Amino acid sequence: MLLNSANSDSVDVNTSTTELSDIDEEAALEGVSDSSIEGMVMIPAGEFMMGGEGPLALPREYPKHPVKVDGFYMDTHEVTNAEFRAFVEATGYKTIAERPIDWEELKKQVPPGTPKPPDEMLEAGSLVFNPPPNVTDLTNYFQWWAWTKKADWLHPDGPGSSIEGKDDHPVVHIAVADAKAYANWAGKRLPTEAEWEWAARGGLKDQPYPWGSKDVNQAPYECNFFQGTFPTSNLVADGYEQSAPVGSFKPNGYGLYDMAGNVWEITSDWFNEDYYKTLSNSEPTVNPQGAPESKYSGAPFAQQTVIKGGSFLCNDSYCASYRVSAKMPLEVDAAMNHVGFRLVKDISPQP
Ligand SMILES: [Ca+2]
Ligand SMILES: [Ca+2]
Repeated sequence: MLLNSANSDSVDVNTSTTELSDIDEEAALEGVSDSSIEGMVMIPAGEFMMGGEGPLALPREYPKHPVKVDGFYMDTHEVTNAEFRAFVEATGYKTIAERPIDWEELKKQVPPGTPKPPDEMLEAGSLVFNPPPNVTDLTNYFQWWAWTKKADWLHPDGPGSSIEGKDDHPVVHIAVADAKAYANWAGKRLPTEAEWEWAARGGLKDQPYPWGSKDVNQAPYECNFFQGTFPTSNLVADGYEQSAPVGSFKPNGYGLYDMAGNVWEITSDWFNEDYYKTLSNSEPTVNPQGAPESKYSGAPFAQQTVIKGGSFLCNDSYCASYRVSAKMPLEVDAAMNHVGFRLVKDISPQP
């Protein structure tokens, strides 16, 4: 079944020609104008076991559970700086990282009674990777994430940096609201985590990586990640210290690039460390939309979204999130210089 009748409201449909009967890929493609799925591939419907693959999987990735998803279109690559610029030029949109912080919103995300920070702490900014020379405790990520004023998608490393010459790199410092705003403009939507993970698997069964089971550390490299000792010594053996132009590494079986590494990708699901425990382990959950609310013991007051795929900062010694089942929480208002997104679009039924 290629058609998703539950979600027909977001697609521009050319209704004139296609017969509903005998639907196939070609017919489904006629359901949307050519330009609206430019740069996307069709991901087939299917059923799979979602969750923890391989010895590096974390408790949050369990239990594995059966999931069924309808087919959909997905961007072949992460949204690029050039694509995001077109959106900003068309709409005048300002990203979350470019706006001063709203204390009324922020205080909902921190323990009750937290005093208001001084005004200069509420100026626009974002989180930039900036490790000290030595790190002994890998559990405290505040050591290498620096709140940086005026860091945003146009200035990924903060003031003085730019995206000149990086039109084909993934846009970064994107918060959830930014990705949704772009999606509305583009007539697309964020993928659910299940859609994202199903697509990342690229047609393979029970494999830890989009390319199968080959060790990520074995050259030639399959993705842009962090070689060396995280976070202090990046050997850059894969050629990219930070983001790479999208599509610099081989695609997976569905023709999707950078589903492992390069930049993290925002999904539409709340991050809830107990969500998989609430799902059936025998009957497939159909098109799961994620938990009804966020739950993350590491930051109990913050609303957290699932991000997938890892980034240029992932390494086996730390999060190893280039695995298809890996997931991390991202605070909804947070932006970082290794988080971006890609979008999906429903395959619309014919009226
Ligand atoms: Ca790299
Ligand atoms: Ca990615």
